[in-house]
Amino acid sequence: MEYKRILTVQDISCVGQCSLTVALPILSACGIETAILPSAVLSTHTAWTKGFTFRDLTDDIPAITEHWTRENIEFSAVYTGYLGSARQIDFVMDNVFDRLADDGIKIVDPAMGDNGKLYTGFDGEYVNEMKKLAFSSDILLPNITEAALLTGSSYREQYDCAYIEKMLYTFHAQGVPTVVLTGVSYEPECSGVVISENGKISYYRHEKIDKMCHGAGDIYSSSFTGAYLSGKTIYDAAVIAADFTLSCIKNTLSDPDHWYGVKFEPVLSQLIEKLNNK
Ligand code: PXL
Repeated sequence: MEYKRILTVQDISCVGQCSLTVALPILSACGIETAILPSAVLSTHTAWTKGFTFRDLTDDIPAITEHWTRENIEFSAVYTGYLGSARQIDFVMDNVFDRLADDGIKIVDPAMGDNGKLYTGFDGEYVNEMKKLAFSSDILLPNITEAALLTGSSYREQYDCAYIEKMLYTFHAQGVPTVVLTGVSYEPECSGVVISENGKISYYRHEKIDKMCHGAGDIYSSSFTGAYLSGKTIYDAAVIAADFTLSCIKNTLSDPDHWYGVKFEPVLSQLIEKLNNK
């Protein structure tokens, strides 16, 4: 397999098992050289109780990418997650995407909300900027909250295929070729992932675990990206990521003190095994 170098742009939440502290080990385990561009540094993620610190690193981006340009450093893919500010999103589209190799892939997880709500600190301006980034992506990885925000749909807890397909078609109409939409549940005891490749829709149904797990979306997007860049098809990568995320959540359920993140490290070997199953 070709050895690929990816750049992932997301925050460093020092404690809390999300963003870069999840993406880096997962992508490395998938055998991909992983460069990072921290979007912000926080003492913990924003779902922690009050008092977390937050430093937006937007102003550091131009000098970093200028250095990479001088050194001719390029990436096979750029994978973005939680970004530091609305203003930063423009820098990602201009300076960071400029470092993609000719056939480089833009993978965007529009990490900005869950359960019908934006994460603390984000507002309508952030959503509007995120639309531009999301619509410029090759592969978009939203949950239903994010898909509703990006397509201007109302957020619903109960819905049918028509609700989901309307959002998918809106993304395609805006120029996104591939959408992998997570947390799509058509029946009470099951959830699933809808994959739309230019309107060719498939659904992977899996067990539903009724527990909100911080960082589970980051685990999904990172393992999807790692599996896809390791040579799996979009559908197979979506399935591998769903199975791995479920294993990680199950590994966390028995520990009520571990409310802030997902214990993914002890089951990382399962992801590696899945990738090796040709
Ligand atoms: O897991 C998403 C995420 C990433 N980064 C930060 C967050 C969150 C979710 O709350 O607060 C800083």
